[in-house]
Amino acid sequence: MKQEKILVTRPSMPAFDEYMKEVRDIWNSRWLTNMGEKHRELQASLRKYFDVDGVELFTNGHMALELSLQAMNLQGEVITTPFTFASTTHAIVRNGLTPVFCDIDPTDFTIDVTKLERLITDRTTAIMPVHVYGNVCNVEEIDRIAKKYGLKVIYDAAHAFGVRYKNKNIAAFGDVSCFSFHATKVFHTIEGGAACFRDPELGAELYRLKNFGIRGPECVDGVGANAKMNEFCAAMGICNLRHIDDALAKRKAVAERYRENLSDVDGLQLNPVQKDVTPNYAYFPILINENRFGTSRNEVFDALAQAGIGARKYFYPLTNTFDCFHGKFDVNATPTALHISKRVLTLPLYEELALKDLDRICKIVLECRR
Ligand code: T4K
Repeated sequence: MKQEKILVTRPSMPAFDEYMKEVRDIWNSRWLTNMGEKHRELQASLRKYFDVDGVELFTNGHMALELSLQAMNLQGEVITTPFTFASTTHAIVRNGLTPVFCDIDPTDFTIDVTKLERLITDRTTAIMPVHVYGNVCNVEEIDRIAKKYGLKVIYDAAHAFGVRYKNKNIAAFGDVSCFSFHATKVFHTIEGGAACFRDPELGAELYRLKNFGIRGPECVDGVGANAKMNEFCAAMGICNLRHIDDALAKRKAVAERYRENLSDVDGLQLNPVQKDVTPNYAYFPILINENRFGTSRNEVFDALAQAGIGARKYFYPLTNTFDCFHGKFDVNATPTALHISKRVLTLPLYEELALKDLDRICKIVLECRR
């Protein structure tokens, strides 16, 4: 019997009728975009969920990042990590800023705070750390360093929806925390994103920049973009937010089964269980140490692909090696990130992943052992 393909993720969907009920309102109102009722409702619900002073919604997580940097009117250098999706680095470069790459921690893959301070120069204006896979950065140390040098902190929290640290929502850290609500994320609005902030002036600037820089009917005093979330996307968010606790619980069960199957295997390193963190089980990355496992990451990737299983090399290649940067950055400045990017494989994880399929995935991985 032909097995169905299993991809790295599969979007969560509300019941069709539940979404249609929201769509019906949009149909009747003929208000489709430009901060309509659904937009306002989702914004208010998320402000509560994140427990932050301000939330601005965007077309996607990337525009939340890019416009947050623009709103802060930064110059010079921004310290970040290369073990991330293209978006993080591109948001910096597209603002005319220079990314300075800091290495990552070998256990949780977030910015290595022991290597951060030495990268600060008189041109440094901000730090953009990534809560990669939903793993929490060392927020206390980052805060200490940022305060000491007067730097802004913009968290790329694209993966971290629902994560809590010391019982506080992760959105509360930094000057801004930017989330992705892409279809592949724990919580999604089809495409979408949000920036969470405390400073109301920054919020006003974000609002203006996502709406072309328009301040009033006859005043355009900023060069903004068009990054408004439309009503259909906001409606999807309203539905998905109702079911977020259930979604997280289902993901937890899937992640726990992976742990049962793959813990204590020589040559496999799993994503860490972090102290004081309530995780969101966004991704299930494994690190494959070829010397001990006997097989390389690429061979395991191929074996899974042959069985119709779409694991992904999140995140390979490193952003500081991208062709578009023409060798501008020295990849040897981030040796741990380089090492990990060559060994990491992200296994399928989504709410409805059947445990029998998950067991089959693990069996294929374990059969690769030599
Ligand atoms: N910062 C970080 C750290 C990020 O990871 C991201 C995005 C961003 C910023 C920017 O946020 P957004 O602007 O995207 O909101 C995917 C996502 O498109 C991207 O949002 C995400 N990170 C990245 C890690 O993953 P791809 O190129 O891997 O997408 P794709 O099309 O290969 O989809 C992955 C899998 O999902 C496919 O195997 C099939 C499945 N899928 C995908 C879509 C779109 C579905 O089943 N249904 C779908 O509708 O980037």
